[in-house]
Amino acid sequence: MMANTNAADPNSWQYWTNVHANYCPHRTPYFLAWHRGYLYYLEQQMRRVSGDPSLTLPYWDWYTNPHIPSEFTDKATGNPLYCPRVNTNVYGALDLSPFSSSVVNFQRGTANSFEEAFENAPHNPVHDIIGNSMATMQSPRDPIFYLHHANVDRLWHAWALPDGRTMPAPTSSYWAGTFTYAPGLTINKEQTYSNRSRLGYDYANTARPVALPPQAQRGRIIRVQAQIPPIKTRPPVASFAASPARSIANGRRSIGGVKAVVLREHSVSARVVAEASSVKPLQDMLSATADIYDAAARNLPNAASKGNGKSSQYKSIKIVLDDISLTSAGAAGGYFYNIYLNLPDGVDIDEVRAKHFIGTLGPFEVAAAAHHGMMMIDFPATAAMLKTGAGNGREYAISLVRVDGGAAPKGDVMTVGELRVELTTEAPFIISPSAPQTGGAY
Ligand SMILES: [Cu+2]
Repeated sequence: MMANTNAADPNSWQYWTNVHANYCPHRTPYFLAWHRGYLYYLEQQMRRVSGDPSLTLPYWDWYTNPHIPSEFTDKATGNPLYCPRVNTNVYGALDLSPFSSSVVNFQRGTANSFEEAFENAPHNPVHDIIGNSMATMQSPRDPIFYLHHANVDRLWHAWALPDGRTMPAPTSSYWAGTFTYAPGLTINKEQTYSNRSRLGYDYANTARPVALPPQAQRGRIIRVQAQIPPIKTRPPVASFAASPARSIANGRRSIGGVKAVVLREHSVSARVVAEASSVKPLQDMLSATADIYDAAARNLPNAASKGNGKSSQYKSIKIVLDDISLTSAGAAGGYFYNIYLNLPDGVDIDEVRAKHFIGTLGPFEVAAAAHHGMMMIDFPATAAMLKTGAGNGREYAISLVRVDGGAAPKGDVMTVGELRVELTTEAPFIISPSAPQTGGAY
């Protein structure tokens, strides 16, 4: 397939790379389901091309072995599985938090969403740390992409067992419609509800991960995030110039921000002072949202009726990174940042992650956002505001904590034109998560 250079031919490797570059959803609903159908069709194509109807895509279980399998790193001439990478070891990307007991909902947009948490980490950082093609939307050029995503698919299956957990039932309107991979190549969304009952394949190991590999532990029983050594200090606040509070668009107001944030190999915090007039609308929004969040976080029915009698001009708060540009070293990857809101000082960040974590930022996240038409990434922050109580004050510390692979660039990697805090009229949580499935159809 790699020898075939006609990208219009489904028998070529580039054809399937273009499928990803043209159609993949990231940071939007159906991230997991779209990629499941993608793997399914690639495997079918490989069976046709090879003439082997039992050919099976393997998975790479980075929780067990964070080193890329040696078949993919062997530089022997003509090895089609080899390509240059910044790192071949991803222990810095590993994170067990999507499997914590609080992650009870499936859908993106619900409180404690598995899909959202798992895409953020470890999925994105694996792309970032490996780097090169893997840090771009052309990531399937690197054959390790498919083994990474087969593992992502396996871990979704493991999370959802035994009954689909809180995924929308197959009859839900959530599964109406189709995914497109290429002109004439589509799948009914409902087919991607379960690999086992819909697509007829299964995994040898369907256990949820419970521990990180030894390289990522270093003397601790279970590290939540594989940073070595534990970071116990909030990164220093840099003196970025303030950007003015203002209306950004209809229903979006920046209540404060900073300009020209240059990211390098060091972790950094930005101090944002919100405009005084934001205090009341922010308080109104948080008080109208608190019990909706509590109900949604526990996947309770009738969450929509919560928040009765409270109204607010805005519905959610976001941390927005706008006008992002990568340097060439930054675009190649080998690193990423964990973003946190109001980290306390002097504690192990891993211990307080669940409360303060906002999302991950690296070249892959930037490439995915740029691909969807903007150099802007917005991170939902309503849940973190509620959990940390940050909304009680007007000063926010937004920390970008750098995590490096064994090889990582020094110096400037990324510039963020503006980092700001926005009140928006967009709903923060899906108010009525679809009813959990209860049958054995999964
Ligand atoms: Cu991916």
